[in-house]
Amino acid sequence: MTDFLHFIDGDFTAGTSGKRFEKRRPHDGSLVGHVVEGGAAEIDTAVQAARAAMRGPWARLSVDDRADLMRAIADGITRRFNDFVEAEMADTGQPRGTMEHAFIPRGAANFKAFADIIKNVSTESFEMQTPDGKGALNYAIRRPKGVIGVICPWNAPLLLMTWKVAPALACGNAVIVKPSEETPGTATLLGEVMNEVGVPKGVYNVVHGFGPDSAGAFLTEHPGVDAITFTGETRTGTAIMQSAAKGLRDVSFELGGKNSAIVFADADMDVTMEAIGRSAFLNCGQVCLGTERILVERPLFERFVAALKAKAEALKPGAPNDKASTFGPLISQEHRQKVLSYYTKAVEQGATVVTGGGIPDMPEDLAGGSWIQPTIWTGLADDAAAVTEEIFGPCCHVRPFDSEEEAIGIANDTEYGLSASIFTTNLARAHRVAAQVDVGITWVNSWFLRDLRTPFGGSKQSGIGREGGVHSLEFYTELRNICVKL
Ligand code: NAD
Ligand code: 6OD
Repeated sequence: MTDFLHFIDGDFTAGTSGKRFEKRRPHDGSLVGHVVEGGAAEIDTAVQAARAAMRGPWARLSVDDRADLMRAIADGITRRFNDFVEAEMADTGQPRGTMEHAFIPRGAANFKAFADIIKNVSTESFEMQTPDGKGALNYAIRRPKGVIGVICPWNAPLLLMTWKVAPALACGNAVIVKPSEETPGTATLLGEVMNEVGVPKGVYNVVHGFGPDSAGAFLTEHPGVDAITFTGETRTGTAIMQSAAKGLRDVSFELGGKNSAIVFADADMDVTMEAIGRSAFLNCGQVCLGTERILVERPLFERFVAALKAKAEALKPGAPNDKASTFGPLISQEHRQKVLSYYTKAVEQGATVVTGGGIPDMPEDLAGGSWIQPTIWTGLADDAAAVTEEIFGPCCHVRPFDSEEEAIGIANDTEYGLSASIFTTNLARAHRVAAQVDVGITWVNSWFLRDLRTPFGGSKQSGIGREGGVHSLEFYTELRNICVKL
């Protein structure tokens, strides 16, 4: 049994709230341990620790030394690789392979990438003329923003948390992380790594708890927090933005999506099915970039649906440590209720269920898990709930289209704008369509292929701002101009 404590000012602490809650394994419902719940007092202590760190040795580290420390953190994650894999498997129930090959290595990669980026991105300078003929020189320098509140979701906990913590620290800030209440493990473990590699006290803090009236809300409302970076639901982003308005704190939001894939009849079927099989079902469909709307050019429609059905039916649900398992559970019983409500609504609204649609039969030892069947629908109207609302489960609607313009129109007919993928062997068409889909990131003949130097974020209701490469530096630093009269 593991108990999850806050990590504040370099120490693990239960805090003073006296409150704690249970963390259960999604794959069988067994108890992982208890998580302490932070309130206003714990958040205030963490903010004071972070502010003190910003006045201490951390503030005087050179960029080179900070970059070295980022690499040491990455190495620390790699050294404790199996601990991170185990912690994330306990929290999310996803197969070991997903952790080992994708989510945990990316935690280390985030620190390595920003160690390089912080050393290699320059600032601007301008020479100007002055009436006395001597001129002036302008140049910009970057300074950390201060204390950053980092509010995280549960679907890829280490990847998404370090995607924000790594650039924030590389830029010289201090952070207070509020992990999702569903996934306390890896953020807590990272506290141990921070101490092992000598990150100064107060630079990395973790306070556990929920959102409203708990650690999340107290963190975003605290006047000692200089900026807030958040990944989660669009509705939560709206609440956080209201808190951030007090004191005019900057926000960076990565929010929900209702992402489409556009498959043209000339697409390479092997490439397409491999990518869409992952984008619809990886992580039990709980990936913000996942595909829930698939548009297929009519001549390919029947063949595509049959191939995706075969992909879905080949998935093997099982415990994270079972080598045969390729498909994990949803994060919680509560989330399963939400996803199942869409399964019911889709049928009520006229869907043809190609495969799935319910709860799979699982062996007795897994029966307490939040299992659900991967599900494919056809035949829904464009305004059906399962076609317009983010479900965040292993399900998708497949719809035929007849022209490029029609496909672009359908793909853009959503309040979201996070990602899209296009499958075609016609390069000119790929460029043309990609430029017209109103999203933050479009993949051509792939999905979730990430270069950490590129801009990442969403349009419309899918986010505010961009992170990645220089864009992260824009958010996590203040750019100051210095004008020198010569
Ligand atoms: P969520 O919004 O319910 O919770 C996210 C975090 O916010 C949690 O830590 C939660 O405790 C906290 N929170 C909730 N209410 C709060 C409040 N009022 N004030 C402060 N904090 C609060 O999201 P989730 O269910 O954990 O994650 C799934 C959602 O995240 C999906 O909508 C998914 O699309 C989105 N997501 C987006 C991206 C992206 O990059 N765009 C990535 C991953 C997940
Ligand atoms: O790859 C990333 O940087 C990123 N933010 C991925 C988001 C995945 C959403 O579930």
